[in-house]
Amino acid sequence: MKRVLLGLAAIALAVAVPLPATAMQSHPGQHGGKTPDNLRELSKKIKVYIGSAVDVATLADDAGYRRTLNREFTHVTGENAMKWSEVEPQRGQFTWEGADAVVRNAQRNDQKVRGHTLVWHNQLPEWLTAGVADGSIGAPELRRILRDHIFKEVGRYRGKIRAWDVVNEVVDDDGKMRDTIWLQKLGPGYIADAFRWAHEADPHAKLYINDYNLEWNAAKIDQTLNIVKDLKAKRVPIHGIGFQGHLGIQYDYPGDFPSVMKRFTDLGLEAAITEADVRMVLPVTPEKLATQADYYKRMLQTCVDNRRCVEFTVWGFTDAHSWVPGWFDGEGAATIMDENLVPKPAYGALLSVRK
Ligand code: 9MR
Repeated sequence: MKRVLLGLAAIALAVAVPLPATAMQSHPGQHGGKTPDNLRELSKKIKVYIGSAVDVATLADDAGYRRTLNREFTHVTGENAMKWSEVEPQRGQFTWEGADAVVRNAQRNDQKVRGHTLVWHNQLPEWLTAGVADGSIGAPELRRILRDHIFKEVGRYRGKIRAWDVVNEVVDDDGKMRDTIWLQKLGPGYIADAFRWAHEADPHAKLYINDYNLEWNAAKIDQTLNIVKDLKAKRVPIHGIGFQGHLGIQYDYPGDFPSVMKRFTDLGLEAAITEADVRMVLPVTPEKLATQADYYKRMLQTCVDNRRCVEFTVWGFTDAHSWVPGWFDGEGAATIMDENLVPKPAYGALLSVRK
């Protein structure tokens, strides 16, 4: 009797005094257990790596950033540190310091690493693009240069990188093979070559094809599926599909994303969401933050619900370090914490995701 009365009182209280969202989420028993204290705990619970892009300069200089990164995340990606222009700015002169720092910090903090990225059309060193443009680097030499690059970089981190973005953004928004120096000079076979070389250099790394707008762009999805099928038919070692996950709340949420992911994982690939962020037109309002939280949550839930999706990585975890304001006029606030590392609603929404 007493228990019944107490129960009724508790219900009455719950109706009369709505608890703050955080208190409700930590109520034991809801969603089958206590809400995790942080993303690292969540990662263990849902068995999906939760990663972030890392800015190496900030990693070195900012203790708060470093502490948060290492407390919250079980996976990291160098935001720029492993790109070709960063690791070989002058031909034959290698600058691995940034990439090494990301890997070293990850190893010390029990984080896996995504290598990003081996073959892309952006952030190529000037010596390479200029040499191709003026004809001093011809096709056979370009192919050798690409091969060497892949062997050097993948070889250097052999055994230390869980997954490599071998090719990045190789399909354009119309679903055609992107018109890059690689396609122009080497033909479409450069993709298979890149995967084979990367596999030879590190046979245990998972090798990915990675792209943006792949959550919803039908032409891009179809073409990317064709590439994967073709590679698999040729027994090329490709293991994963990376959905970058750059969304904006001014666009509808891509509701087909779960079925799109399934079309790829049905081919036997593992999947990852590799660069998630959700931008908004400024100024920030509570309504916009709530929508952003919902988008983040749905992305992570899509990964959790697909048993082949193993990693959810955000493209930076604080609005103090995000590519968005520099690229989209009047937009920003795309990450899960504000400039002072205070969690936004999106952070709490991620913590509430369950298997
Ligand atoms: O976040 C990266 C930014 O700091 C660089 O200036 C930019 C240069 O191209 O690349 C950004 O990262 C991109 C990633 O490497 C590939 N997918 C799109 C990302 C956002 O542009």
